[in-house]
Amino acid sequence: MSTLMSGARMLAECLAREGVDCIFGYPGGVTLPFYDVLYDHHVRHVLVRHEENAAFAAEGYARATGKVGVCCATSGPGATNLTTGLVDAMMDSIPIVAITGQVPSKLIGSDAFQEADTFGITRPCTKHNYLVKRIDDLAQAIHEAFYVASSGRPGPVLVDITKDAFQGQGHYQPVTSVHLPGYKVFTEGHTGQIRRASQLIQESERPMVYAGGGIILANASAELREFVELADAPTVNTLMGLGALPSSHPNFISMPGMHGSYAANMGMSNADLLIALGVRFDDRVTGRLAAFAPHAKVIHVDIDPAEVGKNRAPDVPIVGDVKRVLPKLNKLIAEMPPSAKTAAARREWWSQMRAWQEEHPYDRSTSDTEIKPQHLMTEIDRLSGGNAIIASDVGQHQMWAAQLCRFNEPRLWLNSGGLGSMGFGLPAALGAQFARPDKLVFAIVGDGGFQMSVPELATIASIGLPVKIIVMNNGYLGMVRQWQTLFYNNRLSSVELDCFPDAEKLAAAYGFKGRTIDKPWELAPALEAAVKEPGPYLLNVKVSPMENVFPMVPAGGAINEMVLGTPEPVAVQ
Ligand SMILES: Cc1ncc(C[n+]2csc(CCOP(=O)(O)OP(=O)(O)O)c2C)c(N)n1
Repeated sequence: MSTLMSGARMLAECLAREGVDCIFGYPGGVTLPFYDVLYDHHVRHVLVRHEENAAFAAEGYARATGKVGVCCATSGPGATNLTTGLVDAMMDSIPIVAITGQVPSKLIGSDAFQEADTFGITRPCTKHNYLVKRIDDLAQAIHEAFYVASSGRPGPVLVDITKDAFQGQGHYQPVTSVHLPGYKVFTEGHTGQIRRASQLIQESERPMVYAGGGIILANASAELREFVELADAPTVNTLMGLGALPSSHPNFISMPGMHGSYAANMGMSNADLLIALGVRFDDRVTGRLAAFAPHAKVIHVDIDPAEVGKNRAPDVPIVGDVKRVLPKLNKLIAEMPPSAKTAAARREWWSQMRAWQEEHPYDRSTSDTEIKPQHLMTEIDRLSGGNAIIASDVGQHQMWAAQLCRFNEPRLWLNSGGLGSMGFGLPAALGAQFARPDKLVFAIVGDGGFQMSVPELATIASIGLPVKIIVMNNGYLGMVRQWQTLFYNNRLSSVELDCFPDAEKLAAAYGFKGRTIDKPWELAPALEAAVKEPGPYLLNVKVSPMENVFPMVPAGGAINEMVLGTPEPVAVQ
């Protein structure tokens, strides 16, 4: 049975039917009819303070839950402000649906007030997008948007709706199933290739599992765990995949790549078989591609056919959902144990891996006089116990957090891996805490990125979200400063952040608690107090300014050519 209603109400009903409980957004002229419906609708709207943060918060919500996150903006500047978040979601394959308002259909193309070609602008930033000019197309577009965003390789979908479509009256016929000719998702994997993969795995003497964000997106952590135990393979989780295999698991080596561990990068470089699961051979992982894993055959499992063979031609390509493919592989390798010779070689491989781990562990050094960034992350990790949600911004703090914090479940580590968008961490933490009120949520941000997200302190305060905002304050755009120090002869150009607000006063201005610390002995008690606080907390931690993140693979280098530390500290002029 269909009911007559306005387009704006139809949108709200469609969202409710999709199970949406929250929209992160910002209103404006053309979305007024929708906001009028939201006035007394049970779908909750969270008023963020900048549209970019609506997209980041929707991503935080989606990354922490696996559900589709929803954001909303008005036409013109509202929609253009969303675009960084859309690209971010695109790069990290995060399922979000963005609703934007558009000028009335008869004004499109007339340079009307707040008109922008949102459809055109967002075409390359989305998995798919729609321009809805007729109310009769609205429900179909919304339900399709949710299906496309969450199926196959997830991603952002935008629906741009004209004001007249919002205002018109139409019949809502709930759409229960979606068929999109030309949009095919291959989930099962090719049986013959899966069999070939299982043989390669059981013949391999130096296997290495290279598991990424695809495992988390597919909710395939349990299947991965079974796989690495059956194959008894050392396993790295990429920056996007941290938590896919628990950090506490004995097979977990750590993160590979530019700031990955010595053992992870040496393992990848010496493996005879790389089992790549839900990864995209990102340049930050591979370093110089031609020199990447030179001795390894490659099995690549990915749901997106475009990723398989994009950067590295696999010996065994498997297009499918890791959640469906891994159980099939598990069954086959369980039936086919490796030979005694291979098993002996594997034991040697494991002792080599353990030796690399012991030779060069991550730096966790502390100082008696100043708070080292590594000390900060170690203390946050102690309080998290591998169970807190940690949303990070972009920069040195992100790399130290990724190295030094444990993640014993998927969906705990939220970061802008592909796009590397500063300003992501705080709004992502907001979205995650909204979705997971039961969880301890840290936002770890630099003093640069924090100042890009300050407006969201108001959102956090107004909802009373108990996010623990930890600013790793080194007085610099630290990661850029590190590159200038190491590769530009220490000519520090426009990287000094010489003005930072008083954290206590800033937090107080928004009605919650804050504090600045700079002594190592203050760190543990200050973090504990922040965690105990029932509401939000802003802790500004002044850390040693010139610390660099190591290991580091210089741009263009092979990943076994890591710089393990600065030979001599370089003095600032
Ligand atoms: C929006 C955006 N602008 C610029 C950059 C380039 N960038 C990468 S890291 C970085 C420095 C970040 O400084 P800060 O937030 O203080 O963190 P830190 O590196 O000191 O931990 C910059 C400018 C970026 N990633 N995103």
